[in-house]
Amino acid sequence: MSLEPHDLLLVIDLQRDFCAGGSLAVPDADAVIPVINRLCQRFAHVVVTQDWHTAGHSSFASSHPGRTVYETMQAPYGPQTLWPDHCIQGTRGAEFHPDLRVTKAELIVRKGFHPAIDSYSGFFENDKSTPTGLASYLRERGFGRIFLAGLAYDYCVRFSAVDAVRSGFSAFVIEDASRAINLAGSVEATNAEFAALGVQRVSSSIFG
Ligand code: VGL
Ligand code: ZN
Repeated sequence: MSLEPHDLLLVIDLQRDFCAGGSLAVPDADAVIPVINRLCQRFAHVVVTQDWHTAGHSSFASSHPGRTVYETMQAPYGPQTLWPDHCIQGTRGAEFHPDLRVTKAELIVRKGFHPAIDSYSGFFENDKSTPTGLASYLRERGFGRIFLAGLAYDYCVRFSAVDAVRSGFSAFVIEDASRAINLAGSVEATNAEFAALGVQRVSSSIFG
């Protein structure tokens, strides 16, 4: 596939807490770093997201006495998985992985900073109505095709790809540049949703 001037690489949440040794480590996460570093050289435009929670965030199991991690609870906006504390603003775990070479990133989108709402997607928070501003930014800059990479395939990459399509972009998930958490069938659900909405799954090898 040849890249066009208005193609964009969107790198999702490549942060220490999601990588080896982190508080919410995604299996084999570190393997995507060399793949993403190569992709960053191929794409003319790169945007990254950064999970950026307040301390005591409502998505943390520790904020709900009696609840445990990976349990689902009912939030005002719908079901919410409860996570270990992760990516707290200003902490080491919230930093980008030190081997990630995203110097050329043109925008860093922070998300998950409203204490009462989680945000998997780089476009809309989990209430599906609070925008981050990313869709307007990409539209105003004239981007058309969004290629997604990063963590986690079945959470933040999934929600971002789905919202990209719903916002009028075409979305491609680069599978070998992403890794999944895989909770309760979340990978199968992700693949089914991608197929239903027209999110395409591709390999980084298509860029040559
Ligand atoms: C993520 C769970 C909680 C992700 C972020 O980046 O996929 N997952 N916060
Ligand atoms: Zn988070």
